[in-house]
Amino acid sequence: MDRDTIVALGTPAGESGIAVVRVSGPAAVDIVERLAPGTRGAASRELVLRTLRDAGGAPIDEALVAVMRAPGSYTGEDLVEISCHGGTQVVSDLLEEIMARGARLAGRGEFTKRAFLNGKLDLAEAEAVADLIAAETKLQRRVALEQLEGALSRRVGECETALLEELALVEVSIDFSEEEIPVRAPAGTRRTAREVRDRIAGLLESELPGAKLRRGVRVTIVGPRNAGKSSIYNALLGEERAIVSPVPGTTRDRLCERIHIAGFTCWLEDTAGIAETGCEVETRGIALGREAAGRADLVLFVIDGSVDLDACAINEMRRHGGGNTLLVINKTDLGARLSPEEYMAQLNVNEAIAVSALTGAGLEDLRRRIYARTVERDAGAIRREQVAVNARQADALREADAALERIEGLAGEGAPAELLSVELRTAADALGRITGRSVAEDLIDAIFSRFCIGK
Ligand SMILES: Nc1nc2c(ncn2[C@@H]2O[C@H](COP(=O)(O)OP(=O)(O)OP(=O)(O)O)[C@@H](O)[C@H]2O)c(=O)[nH]1
Ligand SMILES: [Mg+2]
Repeated sequence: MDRDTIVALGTPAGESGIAVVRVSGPAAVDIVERLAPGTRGAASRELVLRTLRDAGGAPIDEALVAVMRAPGSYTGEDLVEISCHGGTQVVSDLLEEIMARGARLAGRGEFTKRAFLNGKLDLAEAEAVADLIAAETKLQRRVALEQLEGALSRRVGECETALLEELALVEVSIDFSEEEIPVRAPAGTRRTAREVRDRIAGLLESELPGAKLRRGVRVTIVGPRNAGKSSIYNALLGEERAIVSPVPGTTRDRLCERIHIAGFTCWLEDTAGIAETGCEVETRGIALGREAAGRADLVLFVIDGSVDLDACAINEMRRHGGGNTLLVINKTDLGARLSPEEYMAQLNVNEAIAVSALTGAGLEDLRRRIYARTVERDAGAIRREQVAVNARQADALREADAALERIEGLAGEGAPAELLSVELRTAADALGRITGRSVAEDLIDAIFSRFCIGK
């Protein structure tokens, strides 16, 4: 265990009403006492108002200081939080004075890493701290908070306990196989494996929804020039972000803005209109649009329903393929050349919607369909499972599941208890990597390196 005392600014850098500087480690209380005499005597968690002074005794700031003594602190070590005025010079002078007295600047996530190493929270809970800080919708916040409060750890822990209990029974069978005591029947081990696999399957159902919840979904608007793509983009954003004009080829660059759909982040992109043009800038814009569409979870292919489709539009639609495309027939206030069904047949897509960006007709329905095509199922899975496992956790779950699958096969063939015990241990250890019971140091470092400094 690292015995250094660490310091970091816990609030964002820059001007603010208050900034919080945290100091954690064995020398935290002594260091702050020298800066702000009289803090040592304060009760744990009591807030005291002190003048902070530099080595020469000159005042740096007045601040509220809270001492939280080990082990009753976030990190499990002596931890001091100084709420000073949020000026950049105040903070840098304060950090300098604290470091001059023996603390070093904390690395990313080092406070939470110490909390984990001191048993204040397990690894799944620590990862939820990072998710909670990154949360920008209520759903992201809620899921992160539930995991921070142990929703995932509890479920994984129950599986782990079931496997360790089974392991104990199997090992007794190995040790006492020559004697007249009842041994664990392989069928029992098989039943346990089956039950735990069912629970793991439930957790794994939240993997893709969890990934979407963390990274967001991408919806890209493409289509022929002048079809009203930017008008629809602005309408979905609720602001005039893209320039709209009757001049074909108005949008030349790729625009990207963030909206929220049912608690998921949605990256909405507007792109340059498709046309055969000799213009190098436009050609580059079209290529960027195609690239964006290639990465999108949903492509909105917008056409002007009031004019005939040209060959260029038809070719472009074929290029995208119908799979993740929603055809948006715009300008229906001017009348439409074909019915949605006729367009769907002609362009080989399986869903179309008629709208008018000008009057707003159909836009609510468009929003609903974007929701249905991107996150509805994921929102349902997260509601059902109440957790959202991340990629690391899902890998561990899959490894445990593979071992349990082997047990099901082995136990059916009446395999030796020794083999069952090896696989049970493999599965339990894989689950232990989620909570951090069995985890290598480099993995711990990798996880906490994704945190921000000061947490
Ligand atoms: N009547 C009518 N006009 C519309 C509608 N939507 C857009 N327009 C008009 O169509 C023209 C082109 O709109 P934009 O949104 O700039 O079209 P775009 O597809 O982004 O065009 P490019 O960026 O050039 O590819 C503008 O004059 C809009 O006012 C609509 O639903 N009905
Ligand atoms: Mg445009």
